[in-house]
Amino acid sequence: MTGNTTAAAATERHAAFLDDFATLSTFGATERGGVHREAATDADAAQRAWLGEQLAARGFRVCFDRVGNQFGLLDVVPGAPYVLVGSHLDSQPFGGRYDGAYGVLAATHAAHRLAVRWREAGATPRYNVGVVNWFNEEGSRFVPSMMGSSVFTGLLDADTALDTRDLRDVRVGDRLAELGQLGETAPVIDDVVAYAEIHIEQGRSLEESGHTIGLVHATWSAHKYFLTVEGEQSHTGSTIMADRRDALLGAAHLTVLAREISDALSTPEAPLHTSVSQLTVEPNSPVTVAREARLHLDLRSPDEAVLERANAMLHERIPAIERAARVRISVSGAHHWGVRPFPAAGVKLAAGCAEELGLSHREIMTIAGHDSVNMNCRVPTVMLFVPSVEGISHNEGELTHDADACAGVDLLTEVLDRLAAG
Ligand code: HGY
Ligand code: MN
Ligand code: MN
Ligand code: MN
Repeated sequence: MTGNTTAAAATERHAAFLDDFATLSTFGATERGGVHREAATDADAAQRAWLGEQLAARGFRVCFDRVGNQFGLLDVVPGAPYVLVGSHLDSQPFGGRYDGAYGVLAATHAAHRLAVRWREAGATPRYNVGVVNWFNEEGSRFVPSMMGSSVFTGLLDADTALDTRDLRDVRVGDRLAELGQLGETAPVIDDVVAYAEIHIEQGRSLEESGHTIGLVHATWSAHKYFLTVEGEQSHTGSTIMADRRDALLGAAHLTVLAREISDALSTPEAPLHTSVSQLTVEPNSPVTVAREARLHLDLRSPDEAVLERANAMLHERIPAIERAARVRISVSGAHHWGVRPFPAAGVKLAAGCAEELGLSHREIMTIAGHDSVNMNCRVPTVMLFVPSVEGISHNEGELTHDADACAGVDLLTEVLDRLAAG
């Protein structure tokens, strides 16, 4: 382990990180301690501008790519490819201040610590290092989630992403252009040899087992659908019950069905997590039976066969709901990724660094999706977790203890050092 490891220097580095994290948490801050800074909102634009200043002040070349992914590049080896390290700054509505943002700031501090270490030691890594803030990981305003890294890895067409619109009909490309956050001078996937990301667990496994670090060895699979229920507008008072074609009634049945599918198929060995969590209703008027309801259904499991059975059960049960509410229901895919392992060599590398730092650690799967899920399809990827207090996330009460957050930055620094050395 190289670098100045005196306790005083470590304390100073941790204080600097926590200070910056406190500043970052002011962007889109809510009264209950969370953040409200969805992709391409003014709050997101402000935090991205702040990150750009932080990166530039540390000697990084700041740029954007064609879908608004933001990069801070450290070109210490002219012409060499990059090891990217990062996460996302955008949040869920009224979300937590750690989800994504912790990883972007940890990447910034880790990369900067290495720049100083290499300069002081007169050392030159084999690869350059780049910090990345992925555009629209959350997918709360513009679906699908993990949008920026999906385009970067070729899993989503750039024009499809740029043409995506939110519920107020705002187009991604127009909004990013308005913010001055579209560019072409950024790296592309062929310039990248490895990727690392640190993130809060967003579950309670690490807290329950008492480990500081999670070494993510694989992802659960996710199947996300849009369900559209078509009914017919009518008067909620004067229309007789037999004549109603009630889209909201159909949506209510589907919402209960999501839970029934989990109850029917989930097992301790292969849990199935399900939720309908977004509902739009037209015309959404008190005295008019709904003509249309649109739901977002999220199914997750570590077992693809369970998800196939869940999909089959969903389609089997739809006709009965259509008859009960006299509606028509259609299902379209919103997003899907499969169970996928991360490279064992990366898990082993991170475990060795955690040992050297004296950090308790264990292997874990990720249930939440991350940009690393996309990057793992293209380059060797290392994904690390720090504990979430009570597993709370996508909630203003989201919390990770300072000691765990700082330990994560220390670990990310050493992992990044190894990856950049090649
Ligand atoms: O879907 C996911 O888990 C990601 O957080 N967007
Ligand atoms: Mn996240
Ligand atoms: Mn999230
Ligand atoms: Mn996520």
